[in-house]
Amino acid sequence: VTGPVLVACLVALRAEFDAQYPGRDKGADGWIGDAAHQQESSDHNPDETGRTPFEDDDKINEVHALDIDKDLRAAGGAAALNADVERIRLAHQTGRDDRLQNIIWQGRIASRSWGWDWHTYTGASKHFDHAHFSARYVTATENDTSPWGVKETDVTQAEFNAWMTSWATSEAGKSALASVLKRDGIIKAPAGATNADGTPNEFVSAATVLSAVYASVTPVVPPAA
Ligand SMILES: [Ca+2]
Ligand SMILES: [Ca+2]
Ligand SMILES: [Ca+2]
Ligand SMILES: [Zn+2]
Repeated sequence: VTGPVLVACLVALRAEFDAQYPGRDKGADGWIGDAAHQQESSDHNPDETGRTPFEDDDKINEVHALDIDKDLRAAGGAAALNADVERIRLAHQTGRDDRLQNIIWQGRIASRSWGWDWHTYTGASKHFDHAHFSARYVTATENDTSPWGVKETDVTQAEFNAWMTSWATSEAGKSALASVLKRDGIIKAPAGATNADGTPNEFVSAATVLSAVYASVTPVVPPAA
């Protein structure tokens, strides 16, 4: 018996988290079980030498579980990992992936045993500091390292608002917003409006409208200081 090794599909999953979230906190990461795990049946135990919920038909001493720390980013809480967990769970529920046996996350467990809905998890650790992924004990899926779809797309509303606010006041943001205001094709033009070359101009820029408004009103002269 060689090893122990983490099954290849979960090595690939961990590599995807590493690649998508460089600098992520790995404090609650894990794969091979500690002494406590070895007292009970766990996918974190090496399958040829430890107690596991399933058996396979090879002699490779494999671990079939991976824990990923919730802190994929410094900010944003667990939202990013939650989005990845949901993406992976839904891929299994819709038959696009079949590599996992179960996922445990935030007091819930989803499993291929019952079609991947979330059920309440009654184990001791409620899994709020990490997500647990168990792989199947099937050679073909153990060795399947195709992409899992981990990606940094989930952004909280608060993060988005903060980013947009800082962008809008940056030089790049001001320049981009100014170019939008000057772009033709935003606001319906008055009937008969033309471009400088005489061709019809159905839609004008916000800057054109503002210029026309300014030209049509009598400026209020501020009182002398
Ligand atoms: Ca094995
Ligand atoms: Ca952490
Ligand atoms: Ca195996
Ligand atoms: Zn675990």
